[in-house]
Amino acid sequence: MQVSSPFNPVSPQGLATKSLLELVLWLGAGVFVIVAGLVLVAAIRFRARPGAPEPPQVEGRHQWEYVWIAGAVAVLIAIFIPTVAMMRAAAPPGGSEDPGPDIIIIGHQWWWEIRYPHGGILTANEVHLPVGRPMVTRLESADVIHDFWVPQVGRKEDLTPGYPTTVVLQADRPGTYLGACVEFCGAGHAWMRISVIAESSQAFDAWLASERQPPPPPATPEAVAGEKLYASLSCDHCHASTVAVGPDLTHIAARQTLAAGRIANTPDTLGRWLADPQALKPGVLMPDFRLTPDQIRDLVAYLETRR
Ligand code: HEC
Ligand SMILES: [Cu+2]
Repeated sequence: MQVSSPFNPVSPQGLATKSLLELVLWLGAGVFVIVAGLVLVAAIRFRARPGAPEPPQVEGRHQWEYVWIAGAVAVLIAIFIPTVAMMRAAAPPGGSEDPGPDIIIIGHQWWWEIRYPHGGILTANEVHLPVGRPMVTRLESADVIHDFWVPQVGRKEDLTPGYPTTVVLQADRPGTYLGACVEFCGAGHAWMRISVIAESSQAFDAWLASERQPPPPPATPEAVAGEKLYASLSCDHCHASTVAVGPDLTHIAARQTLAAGRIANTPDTLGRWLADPQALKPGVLMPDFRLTPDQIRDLVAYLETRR
């Protein structure tokens, strides 16, 4: 796993963000050195000495005011021009024939719904990208303001209810890039992680194809019992694609993590999640069903068939 930092970008959009960030940091450092240096010089050179008379009281110097203003304006211009260039580099390509977004990411308290509208695919918390291909991505919110940021992949962007925005997601190197919601959105905010999985074109197409397939029917007695239990406990009141109060579970076993990056996805952790979701993610909007160990075993067996 690579360090998730904007200084280690894997896309042209990320590179543009990094250049701008470095410029602003260097300019800020320069301003700091000048201001702190002048304060230090003044404090030492004009310090009160024993017996010295009160120095002349100067109230402002107009010539120097002009220099300050010109300096501040120059710094702002030096930031403004590359900012506009960076925004253009990170913006989706305009065009009259808009095929719609490749990906739609919808923030929920506290997980990410992910849709691939052209392929009719619905998943959660893990965005798959084909290496090197810019993917136009629409960001929406289902409830409160969230903020999407995967630092190596590109700029951060708010998800504001009622105001969808569009960004381009791209990764030129295969790998898994970590991100998170970076706008406080309630109790579960710290565990609202997201990852971008960049893979070869073939691997991406294979993933799309397997997500499009319905999972195989449960075969073992436990898995069959689990399927019945899943229906009788009305899990799909929240998890069905039409409701999306919780993540779609059609291919849950194919995902690497549970509960928006809270924990690796294994049969064991899946059982722990079902036994007590609150223990793993305090505040989570999934109730504790007070399931017996047998019920948990059956539900896990059933959910593990869904890949
Ligand atoms: C009241 C709504 C609700 C009901 C009912 C519900 N869940 Fe959930 N479930 C959620 C929410 C919300 C999450 C997402 C939690 C998060 O990451 O913040 C979730 C997450 C999960 C996850 C982890 C999915 C992932 O991709 O991270 C599993 C597995 C799960 N639920 C299984 C079940 C099962 C099995 C049932 C039925 C026994 C059930 N849920 C009933 C709301 C619900
Ligand atoms: Cu948040």
